[in-house]
Amino acid sequence: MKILVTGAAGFIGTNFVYYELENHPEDQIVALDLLTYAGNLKNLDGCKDNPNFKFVKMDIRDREAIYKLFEEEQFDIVANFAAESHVDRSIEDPEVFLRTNIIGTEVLMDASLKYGVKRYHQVSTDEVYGDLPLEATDLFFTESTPLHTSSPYSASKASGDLLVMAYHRTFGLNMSISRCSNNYGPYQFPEKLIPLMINNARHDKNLPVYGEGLNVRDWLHVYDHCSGIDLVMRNGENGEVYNIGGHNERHNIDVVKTILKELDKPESLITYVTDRKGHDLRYAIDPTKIETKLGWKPKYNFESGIKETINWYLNNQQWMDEVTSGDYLKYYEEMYGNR
Ligand code: NAD
Ligand code: TDX
Repeated sequence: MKILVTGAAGFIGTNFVYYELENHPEDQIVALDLLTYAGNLKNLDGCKDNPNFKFVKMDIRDREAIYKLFEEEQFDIVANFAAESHVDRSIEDPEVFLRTNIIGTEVLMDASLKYGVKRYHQVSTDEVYGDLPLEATDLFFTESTPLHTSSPYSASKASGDLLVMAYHRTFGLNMSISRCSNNYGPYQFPEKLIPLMINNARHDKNLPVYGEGLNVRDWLHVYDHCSGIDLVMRNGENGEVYNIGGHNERHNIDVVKTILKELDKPESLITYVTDRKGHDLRYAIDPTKIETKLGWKPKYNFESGIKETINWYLNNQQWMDEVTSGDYLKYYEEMYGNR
């Protein structure tokens, strides 16, 4: 089978390319990425000599280029990871989120229909469901929870999902959608909570916790997200949505304290800063459907997964130093300078 992975030089896309090459050595992977600030071609160095791997630099919004690629390659499966993915950036400048996460999705689906792709898979997020109350710990997102978004990012992802379902019903596109909770693991860009805090702690810089740090996220190791997507795109039913999550809810402040403890740094580095606008309170996934219908099971628990992840960043300091130079410094100053 030939599989197109878009957004392949980003955090989850990179991990997914490695997952596929290892677990399906019979398949060919075409890795596509525009290499925005979040994409890093060096992430894929480990597979660049694999004969079943090929990289293409391309914009998913570029209809002409995408059609030409689909005509040449005749993909069996398209897995769309490409997106603008950071909530804080979407609050500063929403438009690129709409262009990539909505129009880009449309272009990929048009190409999938035109060139006979057998399965289009959309990588989505639990943020499309909005948030849950902090205190109602018996409430979880299921696949039938109504879409109810808070940020321009989540609204753009929900719009993408709605379009995918519309293409299924109107044009008969063979599709699946997966909605996962917060991921952690290797290669995550340090604008996101966990790698940002690891990097700051390493440099004895303040750790900027939004509000009181009581918001809850449901953490899943990126490897387990990849195994879930792999199952859904290959075995999931046409037209269906599958939630992916491993029941690992943590208050942000507890995650930050865990990182400090692992790095043997003092809690005095924690600085409470102005809250995110529209900050979602709690995410929590009910993964019953993917577990019972597709037999998915996570391999990691948070305690060992976070330790392994912290060690990865410590062992890959050059990677971190490269992605935190240049534009990152400007971003950090703009986002946190006067917060
Ligand atoms: P990321 O920002 O690390 O990577 C996104 C990649 O997409 C980057 O490599 C970027 O260069 C590429 N890209 C952006 N615009 C593009 C365009 N127009 N054309 C081609 N490539 C483009 O994001 P991530 O965390 O790896 O997330 C991947 C997907 O998973 C996203 O769709 C995101 O919504 C979803 N998701 C993420 C999480 C999470 O916790 N990170 C959780 C659930 C779902
Ligand atoms: O500096 C920070 N301080 C802080 O307190 C950052 C960057 C975050 N936070 C808080 C905000 C959130 O409550 O930590 C929590 C996690 O923040 P992010 O890492 O920005 O993730 P989140 O907003 O939860 O969204 C993530 O999960 C769902 C991904 O970025 C999305 O792409 C995915 O869809």
